[in-house]
Amino acid sequence: MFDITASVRLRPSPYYEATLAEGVTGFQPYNRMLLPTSFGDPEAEYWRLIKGVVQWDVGCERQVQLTGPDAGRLAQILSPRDLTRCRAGQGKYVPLCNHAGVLINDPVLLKLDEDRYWLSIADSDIWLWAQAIAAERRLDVEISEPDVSPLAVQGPRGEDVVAAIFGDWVRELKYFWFRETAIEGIPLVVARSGWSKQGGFELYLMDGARGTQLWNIVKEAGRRWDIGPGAPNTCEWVESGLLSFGADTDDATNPYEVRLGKYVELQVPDEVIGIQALRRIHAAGPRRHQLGLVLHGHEPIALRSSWHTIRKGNENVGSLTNCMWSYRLKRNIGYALISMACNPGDAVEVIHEGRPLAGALTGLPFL
Ligand code: THG
Repeated sequence: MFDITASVRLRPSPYYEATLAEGVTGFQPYNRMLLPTSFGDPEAEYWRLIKGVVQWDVGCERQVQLTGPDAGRLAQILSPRDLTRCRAGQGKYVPLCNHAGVLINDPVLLKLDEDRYWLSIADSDIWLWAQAIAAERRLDVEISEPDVSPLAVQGPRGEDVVAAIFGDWVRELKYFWFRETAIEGIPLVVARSGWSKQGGFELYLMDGARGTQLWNIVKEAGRRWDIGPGAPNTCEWVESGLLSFGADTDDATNPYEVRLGKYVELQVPDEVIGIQALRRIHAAGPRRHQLGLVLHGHEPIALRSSWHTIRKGNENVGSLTNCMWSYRLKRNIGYALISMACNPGDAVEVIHEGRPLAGALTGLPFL
């Protein structure tokens, strides 16, 4: 047995103490922080997300803040999605690519003001990247990691809980839009967003000393709807077709391969990083695409590790990048990052510990 403890290299979030008090049973590292993975009953957490409401410590979704006269220009240089029509108070899902058009993160961008943006990042070091790009391009912009830590309230009853705390105005928020506000003197941003397709909000806490207080405000308000603790739910996000950057992508994955082509706008200025490469990839057509894969059989199979080889006939055609038992479909489902020569309906085999498991390709999302 061994311990792994919170430290400067594996930072606790402001909700860490609250999650310990709730009986958290596992963590994962994410942006050098501890991301809770479960509170002991994954199936109950899943059904609560599908039918009710859950609260998640997603403080590891760090904000990279861009401030100053060139903040907007830098945001656009970093992302091949056209941001010209993005308004203050609006968020957008934006792929970030390197110069070769390889996906290096897929944050939610929040435009707080004309000269202030947050990139709410997935698990890679965008703070360093943004600093280097800003310096090399001689931009007048400051890049920082502010004291901002999201708490997600997800599920069909999430809106009722957040409205009970902040008022009915939250019901009018459109997807990814947000507003700065406060509750009991705690400064925060309320956004309609979150890493599930079950609806809900994220509360971006702007004072890390008050994590437990915010956690408990949500817990109290949610009691009427039987809120419970949870974590980004692998079964739900796989059913829903969300992308987990770094898990479902490798160091050569471009946005077109993983269904993010609709967020790439080829007419953005030439100074946008990766846009030349993305124009070439788009013209030539990507070599891989992301499909669903359903294994035959009606019992849960725990696949060990990830990125299992997929074979069609005698050929290796791609990889199964995740695989989960779906509580709603009652099948083992996952994502295939696979040759363009493969299509939904094709019969394939997944090689697991040297043995083939039979399955079939499908479209995404599953549900
Ligand atoms: N919330 C916040 N920060 C985050 C995440 C989040 N940072 C890390 C990670 N999640 C970023 N990745 C995603 C991936 C998908 C979505 C949001 C963040 C998402 N996608 C919807 C979809 O694909 O259907 C909607 C996209 C759209 O329609 O524009 O929501 O969750 N704060």
